[in-house]
Amino acid sequence: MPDLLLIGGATDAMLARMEKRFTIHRLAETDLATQGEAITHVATNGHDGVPAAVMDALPNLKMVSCYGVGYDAIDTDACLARGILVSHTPDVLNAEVATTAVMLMLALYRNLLMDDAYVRAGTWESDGNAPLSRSPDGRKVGILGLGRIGLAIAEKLRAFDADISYHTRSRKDEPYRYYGDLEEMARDVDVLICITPGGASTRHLVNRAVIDALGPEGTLINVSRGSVVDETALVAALQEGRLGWAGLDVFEDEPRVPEALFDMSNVILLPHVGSATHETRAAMGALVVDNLLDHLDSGRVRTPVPECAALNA
Ligand code: NAP
Ligand code: 8YV
Repeated sequence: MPDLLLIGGATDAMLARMEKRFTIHRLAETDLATQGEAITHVATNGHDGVPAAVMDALPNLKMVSCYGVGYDAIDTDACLARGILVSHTPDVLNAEVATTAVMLMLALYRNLLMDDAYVRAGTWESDGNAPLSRSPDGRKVGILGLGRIGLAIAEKLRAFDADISYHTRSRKDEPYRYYGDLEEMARDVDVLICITPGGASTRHLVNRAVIDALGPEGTLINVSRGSVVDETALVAALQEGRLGWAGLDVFEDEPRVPEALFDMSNVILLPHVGSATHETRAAMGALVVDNLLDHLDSGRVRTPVPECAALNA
């Protein structure tokens, strides 16, 4: 059986299918110096990727299957140069991540966490009704990145009568207002939702100028990658009252989160759980294995990353 290197975890369902077709080596238990040559496939995830030292130790690597749609932790240029196919898990998580973005927006507008704390602390009984919150209905929402997930967010926000705009590098054939300039869009909206890929090309797209344009009445939601937002500028803006609210699922140096955010009641912090439900993770895991098995059977994969489309033809 071919040899597969497993970086990070895998569910029992994934392991059961993979074990039928591969000899599995777990990274922490594998001496790559002696076993690296045999390995032809890697299963990894969007956080761990494939470290350069691991790539170098696998001279016969043919395919990398990533658990996650974001693959910024994988050096696709290095893979392409060696003819290594990379697959990821697009689409199966669109609805879940969109729900996470909408959930953060609703929770911030309706003071969900503060109201829950109000009841638990007994304040309702001692002080009476909680302060009023703000309605999330009919808000102007700007989506940074109108791809698979961005479109799912826009669709879900229809239920809240949102006025949707978006910023991407190229205009899309979609019924939403396009802004070629992110700062201009930030100035015009109540809520800015980030859902681009990570990596060098989107690093700190949301900088101090964009945050200031969103302003003290504005809400920033980030479900993309921590690198998309200048976190130092974000923390400073929240501390100085230049930004109103923030809902963050991702951070620049996960799992480390700036402690300055911990005491802020206008901020909701999630541990990168945008897609983390049993149902969606099962679908992602199944696609990771489908890609591996397809590659064994045909030399092609079901969902290549765009950079590898030609290699998969
Ligand atoms: P996608 O379909 O490839 O969409 C990406 C969108 O971003 C496109 O509309 C693209 O349009 C835009 N974009 C790319 N670079 C840009 C730039 N420099 N400036 C402005 N817009 C840019 O990707 P997806 O499937 O929606 O996933 C998006 C990302 O979400 C993933 O890569 C991942 O990082 C993140 N994600 C996070 C979680 C989580 O758990 N929080 C879960 C899943 C995914 P143009 O090419 O026209 O610019
Ligand atoms: C996962 C994600 O948390 O798909 C992505 O890009 O960020 C999430 O779905 C992650 O990739 C799992 O490793």
